[in-house]
Amino acid sequence: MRKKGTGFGLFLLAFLLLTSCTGEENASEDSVLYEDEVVDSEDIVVGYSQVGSESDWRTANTESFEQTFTEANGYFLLFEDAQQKQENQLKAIRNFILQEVDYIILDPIVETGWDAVLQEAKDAGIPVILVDRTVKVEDEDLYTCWVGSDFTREGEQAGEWLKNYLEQQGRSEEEIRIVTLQGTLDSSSQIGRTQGFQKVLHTQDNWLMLESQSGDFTQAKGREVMEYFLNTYEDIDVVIGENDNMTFGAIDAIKAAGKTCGPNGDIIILSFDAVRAALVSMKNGDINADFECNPLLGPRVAEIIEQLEHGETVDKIQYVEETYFDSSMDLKESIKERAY
Ligand code: GZL
Ligand code: ZN
Repeated sequence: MRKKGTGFGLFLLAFLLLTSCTGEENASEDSVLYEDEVVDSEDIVVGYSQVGSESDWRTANTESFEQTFTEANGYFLLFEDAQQKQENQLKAIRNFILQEVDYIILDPIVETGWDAVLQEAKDAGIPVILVDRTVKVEDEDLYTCWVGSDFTREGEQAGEWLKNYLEQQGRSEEEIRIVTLQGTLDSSSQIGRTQGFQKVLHTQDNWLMLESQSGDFTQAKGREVMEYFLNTYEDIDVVIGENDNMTFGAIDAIKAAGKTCGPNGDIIILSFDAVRAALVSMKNGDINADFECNPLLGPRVAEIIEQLEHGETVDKIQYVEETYFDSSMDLKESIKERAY
């Protein structure tokens, strides 16, 4: 907390008076109460506004921050799960500003609608670090930096993989009928993956994108949308799932319809995230290829805060390393050592 602002300072004073008369033994003069937890006054207080808990990827991402921003590491983490609603993130950020946190970390569910609240954080002198998804704002100075994945690259990689795969299968002349389960519309991951894949789609005149619909990155919605696709289109050759949980839902729907998928099935399945459960599904023959999106961003953000604490400038845009997996690979090792 080390903020010497009035709001928090008063809070500190009130707390000390309170504890001195009640003689609470565990508060010393350099500790303060934060949401009824005693916080060491030297701790760096971080407010993290998380999208929600919609997917395996999201769970791993949350765990990465909870395991990094611990008291033992010199932090106090205020964590808010927005249940996939932007208004909850706006409320959380304003709450962090009121509490005079030292840093705000934001994973913005969608790219737009952040200018006002980020200006309030800037006016309060609180640096904002964007993680995973990003924002579209008038003034890029409204946030210190962004760290995450190159979603467009992920989408392009999926397109290139499919092109090579179809060539190997001798299907480069055949009409290829594709459907896409998109992520949360206007989220950077959805925009990037869709645009990246489209770059390759537009070079293949025998590929036909029948329809794209959002499954909001959840398994339930992914299944629903896939059922609609199966009822609407006689012959589907490829399903693009913009995250693994929607892909799991799509696979359930495909099997329920009496069809098969994966390298030995009727329908080719491409997915994103490459969480452990998806690699197991690939090993079981249901997924052809999966393009990794690394959720373990906690340590990267701690490094950035460390640099900022020492007055260093940090790169505005910081990509994380990622790879991909496909059914031709030996997945045993990857599944065993997978951190998420
Ligand atoms: C991607 C992240 C997406 C994941 C989904 O970085 O924003 O959100 O791909 C998650 O699993 O819901
Ligand atoms: Zn401490």
